[in-house]
Amino acid sequence: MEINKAEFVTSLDAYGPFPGAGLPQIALAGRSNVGKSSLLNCLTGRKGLAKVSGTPGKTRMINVFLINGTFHLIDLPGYGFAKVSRQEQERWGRMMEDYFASSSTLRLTLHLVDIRHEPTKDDVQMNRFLRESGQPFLTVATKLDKISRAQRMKCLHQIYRTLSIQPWQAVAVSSETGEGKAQLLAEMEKALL
Ligand SMILES: Nc1nc2c(ncn2[C@@H]2O[C@H](COP(=O)(O)OP(=O)(O)OP(=O)(O)O)[C@@H](O)[C@H]2O)c(=O)[nH]1
Ligand SMILES: [Mg+2]
Repeated sequence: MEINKAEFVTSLDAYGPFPGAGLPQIALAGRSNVGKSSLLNCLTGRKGLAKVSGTPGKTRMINVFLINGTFHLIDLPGYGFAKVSRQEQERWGRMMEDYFASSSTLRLTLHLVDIRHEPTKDDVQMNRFLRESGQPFLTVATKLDKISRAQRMKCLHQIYRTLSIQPWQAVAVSSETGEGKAQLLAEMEKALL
């Protein structure tokens, strides 16, 4: 699959109806700062499409993008950002539960984790949430360019082990270099068939 058209549709502070809803969806979930917005820009080849920030917690809304006029990419707000209030955390939890309960056309969730670190408690919890909700998901190890080739297998194995996933349930990508992008797009295409 190639992405040749990407348009911002809307930002939602609670999941609900939006123009054009009903098409298949692929969602991006992961810790704040893990690289969700960067990946979206990399996949679509549009640098400024989703706001990237050095400050975690930038994306507090559910951002919807229309891709190739045929499916929606859903950039979900990040979790695990220590500096948010309990109230803000609860709001996040409700938003996610609502989203997964009501997005009947969701085909795949890309669960992003940072390749450099052992998945956090929050990552493990997100993984469990996806399993328990019965949603198809793919673990995407981000920031591949930040580790050496020699470290790759070790880092990936730590992710497989901590999340109890099989190697075929994960891909590694770099939004910086585009490495892994073709493999990820192929997985997305399969999910949309
Ligand atoms: N080197 C490198 N840096 C990356 C990569 N992906 C993201 N980053 C950097 O990581 C930081 C966070 O990226 P974002 O894409 O804004 O992360 P996010 O997951 O959307 O964060 P929130 O919106 O806060 O949830 C930015 O400084 C990016 O430039 C990558 O593949 N390689
Ligand atoms: Mg973001």
